[in-house]
Formats: sequence, C-alpha cells, structure tokens
Amino acid sequence: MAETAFQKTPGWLDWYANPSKPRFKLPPGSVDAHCHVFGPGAEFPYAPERKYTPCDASKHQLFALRDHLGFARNVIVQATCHGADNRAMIDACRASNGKARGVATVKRSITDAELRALHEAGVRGTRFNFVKRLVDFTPKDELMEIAQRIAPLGWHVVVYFEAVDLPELWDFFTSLPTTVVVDHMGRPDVTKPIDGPEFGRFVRLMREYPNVWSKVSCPERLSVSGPRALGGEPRLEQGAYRDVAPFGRRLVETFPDRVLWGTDWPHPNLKDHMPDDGLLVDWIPHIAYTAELQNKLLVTNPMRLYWPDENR
Ligand code: 0GY
Repeated sequence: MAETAFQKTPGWLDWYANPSKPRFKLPPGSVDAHCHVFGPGAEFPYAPERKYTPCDASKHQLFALRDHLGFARNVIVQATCHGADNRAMIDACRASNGKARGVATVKRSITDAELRALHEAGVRGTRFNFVKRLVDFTPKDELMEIAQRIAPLGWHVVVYFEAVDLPELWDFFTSLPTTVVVDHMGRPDVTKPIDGPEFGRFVRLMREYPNVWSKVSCPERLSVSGPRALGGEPRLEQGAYRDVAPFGRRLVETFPDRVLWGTDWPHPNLKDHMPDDGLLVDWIPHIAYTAELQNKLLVTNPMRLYWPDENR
C-alpha cells in the first residue's frame, strides 16, 4: 500500500509563505527555469530511495508564486525526493496550460514509448545528479546510453555536481552528445577567488564547449555572507548574497546567450535560512545589469531551449 503521510526530514525549512513583491520588474515572458514540485506526498508519494523527505509544495502553490513574482512560465526540474517517478512533475506540466516544461529523471530501462509520452507532456531534458548527499552512484555508461537516446528528441542534459568534482566529471560532460545545462554555476565555493583555479575551470568548460550552458541560480545556497549581510533587513542595497553576485555576473557577461535563471523554489535542503523569493528576483539585476542581458537570461535563452517552436 502506498504511504499517505510523510514526516519531513528533521530541521527541514518550509518555503517562504509570504514572499515580497519584487521591486525588479521582470521582462514580459520571463521564465523561472529552475523550480520543483514536491508531492503532495498523499497524491504523489516520495520515492523509497530518497535521501530527504521535504514538505509538500504543490503545482498550485508553484503557479501562485509564478504569478506573484511576475513570471510567465516555469521549468519544473525533477527533484531527487521523487527518484525516477516523474508523475508529480508531469502532472504539473499538464496542468499548466503550456506554461511549464519539465526536466525528468529517467533510467536506462525506460522504453521509447515512455520517452515519447514524457515529451508529449512537456519534458525537454533529463537530469543527471552527481551530488553524493542526494543520490546513489549511477555508472557513467548508463548515463551516456540515456543521453544518446534522448538526443534525437532534441532534449538536453541537466547536470548537478559540486565544483570539486568537476575534474573527475570533465571527460564525461564534454563527451555528451546534447546541450549540457549546469545547475547553479557548478556550485562554486564563493570564498575562493573568482579568478582562481576552481571557478576558472568552470569558465574554461563553458568557453571551450559551446554546448555547455549554466544556471546562474541559487545565491541563497552558495552564499556565505547570507541574506542579512549588514545585519539589517535582507535587502539588496545592504548586500544580500553579495558574495555570489560576482560569480553570476561573470557568467552572464561572458556567456550571455547560454545562461538561465531560476528561483529553485521550494528550496530543498537549506539549513540556515529560507529565502524570500521576491528578494531572489531582486538579485537578478545585480548579475544581469542591462535590459538586453536581462532579456536574454530570462526570456530568449529559456525560450530557445524549452519552447523552441515559439519564435521570439
Ligand atoms: C536544487 C538543489 C538541491 C536538491 C535537488 O533534486 C534535488 O533534490 O536538486 C540541493 O539539495 O542542493 O537544485 O534543488
């Protein structure tokens, strides 16, 4: 019998119930290109192999946030707490009236008919996760086989990893036959110099491989200085997430046609604070500081990848 009630992982922080209205006005047609739905667990049970149990975060709550912040569309990324059971994400895509696309987790056992059904529902990518606290190891030959099967559908591969693991993953990433989208700038350690070897390696990956894109997302996850940099209100003029901004800015300036942005709502596995999603939107002009860069980041680039049929 399916579980109907789930206990959140101890210390789990719920998403911010009343986000502020952003001061930054998003360009019309903006896409939140990285967010999740969690369950609800009673309807879409969490996967037995999961490493955490979140609070529920439904499609209705996601769509309400989208409208409140001023986004037009979402890209819903399969979270590890649902394993390769994509039903909650697919249900949200189907309910969105074409305003959401999805990134799925698939196994090598998936059939061609199942892949086509995912495509039909709005999936345009598959996610390979290498973050050890989130998933068990999957052999690279299995992942490569999946990449080769999704390539003809025009899908891309989303990869999530820690910066220290990039040297070991480099050969695999650079031999993938699709566009490769890196989550959260490859998770740099922002206490290290932006021009140092670690972030330099990531910039080199993007420079040498024009099929590699990056999400310039998750300042709240990467920041050491945090949202209340000067001890007052968590507002940007006081330097919220100021330590992450140079890293995002560097990628937006250098690769303006290959960057995406997303809220990461409902922000899994944050231990110290839960961000105000309105504040996260207000962070965008600190990394994309012209209307042209903002339009590419929020509209043109995600539309190219997820709604290529709609010319902009
Ligand atoms: C994120 C980040 C995290 C979790 C997941 O699928 C997931 O469980 O992606 C994380 O814990 O860093 O992008 O949502």
